[in-house]
Amino acid sequence: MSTGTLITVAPTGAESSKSDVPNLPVTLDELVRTAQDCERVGAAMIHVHIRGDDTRPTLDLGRLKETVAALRSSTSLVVQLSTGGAVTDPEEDRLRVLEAMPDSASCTMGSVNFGDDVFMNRWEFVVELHRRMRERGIVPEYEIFDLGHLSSLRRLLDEHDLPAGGHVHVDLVMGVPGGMPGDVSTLVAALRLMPEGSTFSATGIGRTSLPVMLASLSAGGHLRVGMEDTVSYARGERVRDNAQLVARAAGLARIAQRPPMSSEEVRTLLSVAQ
Ligand code: KMH
Ligand code: ZN
Repeated sequence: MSTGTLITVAPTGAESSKSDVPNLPVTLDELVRTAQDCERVGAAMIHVHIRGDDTRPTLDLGRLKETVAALRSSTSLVVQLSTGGAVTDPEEDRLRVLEAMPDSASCTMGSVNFGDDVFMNRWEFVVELHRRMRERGIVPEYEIFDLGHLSSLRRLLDEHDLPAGGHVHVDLVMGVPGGMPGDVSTLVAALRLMPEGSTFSATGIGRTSLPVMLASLSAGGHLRVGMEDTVSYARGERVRDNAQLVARAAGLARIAQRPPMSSEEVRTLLSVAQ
């Protein structure tokens, strides 16, 4: 097994607005440039949310297809589309994302309070996402916002078989207000519930970014960073761009003697088609 670190960049998300965060990549050009910059400093996978001409989150299928094609032709990154979207997105639109045929897609394993909102993921919907990804050969990344989501993941795998490629990869999204905290003891608790043979990455929202990154590296996990998850680099200092966050993660991974993996290595690790 490789000892390297998978670094995923989540550059945009659905929560920050361009007016609040002017350096957020929202156009296709901005996204492609960000992806190239992040690949150069150590990212191997990109978790993508897109925006419309009005800079607001959209799940428009034509735009998603165009985005997948543009990222494939300009980078070697593993392209993961978000099926989480924004908290207001209907299930049909979230399922339709898979028709853009990314390498990978997120699959959130349950509902969670999400700040003042609720991020809804009914059991039947989760099963349908898993089923359609299997059918299309899209490799899921199971998003875990709370510890109970890991119990649901075990149930999903027991009742509905392994995902496309046969490997299970989990992403712990820690520190969402309403979800699990972003700290070491919670990460250790999550490890105990992880399906056998699975790999995991972790990201900490807001100020939990650094503690979660250090804990994940120490525990043998992989990393997700980006402006979807945090827009401050340090106390009182705004993030300059996504590459700044990826470069820091890559530096810490090297210090941990687990240097960034190439996208080719990550395709092998996650069983994504080369
Ligand atoms: N935007 C959040 C409501 C995902 O990408 O799959 C959900 C989210 C998870 O970001
Ligand atoms: Zn996301």
